[in-house]
Amino acid sequence: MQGTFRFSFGPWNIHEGADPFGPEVRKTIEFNTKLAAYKKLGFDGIQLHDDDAVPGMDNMTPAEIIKAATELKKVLDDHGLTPEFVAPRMWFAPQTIDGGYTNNCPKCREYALERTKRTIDIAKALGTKNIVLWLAREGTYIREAKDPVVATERIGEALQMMLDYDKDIRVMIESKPNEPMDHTYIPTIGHAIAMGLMTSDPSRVGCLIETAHALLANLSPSDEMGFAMAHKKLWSVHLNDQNGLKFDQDLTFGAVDPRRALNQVRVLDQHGFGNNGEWVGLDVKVMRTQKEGVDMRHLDVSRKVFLRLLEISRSLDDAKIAEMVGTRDYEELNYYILDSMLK
Ligand code: XLS
Ligand code: MG
Repeated sequence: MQGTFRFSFGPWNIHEGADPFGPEVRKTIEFNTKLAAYKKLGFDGIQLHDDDAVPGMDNMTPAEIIKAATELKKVLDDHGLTPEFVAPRMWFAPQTIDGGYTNNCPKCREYALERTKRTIDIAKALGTKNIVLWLAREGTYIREAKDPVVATERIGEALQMMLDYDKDIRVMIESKPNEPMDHTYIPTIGHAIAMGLMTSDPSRVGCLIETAHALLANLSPSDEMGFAMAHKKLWSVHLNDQNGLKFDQDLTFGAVDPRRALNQVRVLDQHGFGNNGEWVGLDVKVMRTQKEGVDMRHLDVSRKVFLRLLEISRSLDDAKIAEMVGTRDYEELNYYILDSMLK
């Protein structure tokens, strides 16, 4: 069963180029200008943080937030864009310095839960049932700071709260082992899937796999995808690339290791990813060195690389591969794959 591929990205994927060592190097591109670029780049889906959708939401009432999100829905419709998911940005506010759901301060945890309810309100107003949880600060810099049992239970309770708050939503956990924290509590996709078991409805808890996050855990992204697909839990992906174990680079898809990228495309395609409406998200960041005016190329290139790799994957002769697997001639298979990629 082949996959069906539609592409999405988030407004954060086009940015001003600031890094921890230097300021912004490009002018801000207005949100509406970004929206207008999606279709031209070949993308039909938009991913949003709650405050991408409703800026300033922490100073607004729930009714005001819903009104603003309803207005945004019309704008997205005008651009022909489908909102793929909404994610609470739980790593910016002063209340989330030490995490959201796992914060040691009860008032801060309360903030995290309330903020998450608003995220769900926004998703409902925009017409998507998908909530992504990238658990950025749910972890520690030193192990003694939090009790890992209590922290895990608190994440489970937050998930339960979300499922109870709105019976239609489903939650996709985006695991990542580190950064900004030294260690996070949901480092891999196995952990993410296990979290669903702490709720009364595991069928509404799935995952989003990001290439770079799997690599930061020193795992194979395509195997992580396979594991999640075998559990029927791969509901979205964030494809990008990563050059070894360092900070999360969000490089152009396939830029470091095209074969590793091929294997991600291949597992998605061979197991019908997208046939139930899943999107291919490209969570790629503009290089700081990129000049104004050409700072969306990484999205265009990532999508094109995906489609080129899809062509290569589909051109492979399955019978030939089965034969080489049958005779256990993996070196010949190695050459067959490399030769197909180098043509
Ligand atoms: C981080 C993520 C993040 C989520 C949504 O890698 O891309 O932005 O997808 O919170
Ligand atoms: Mg991501």
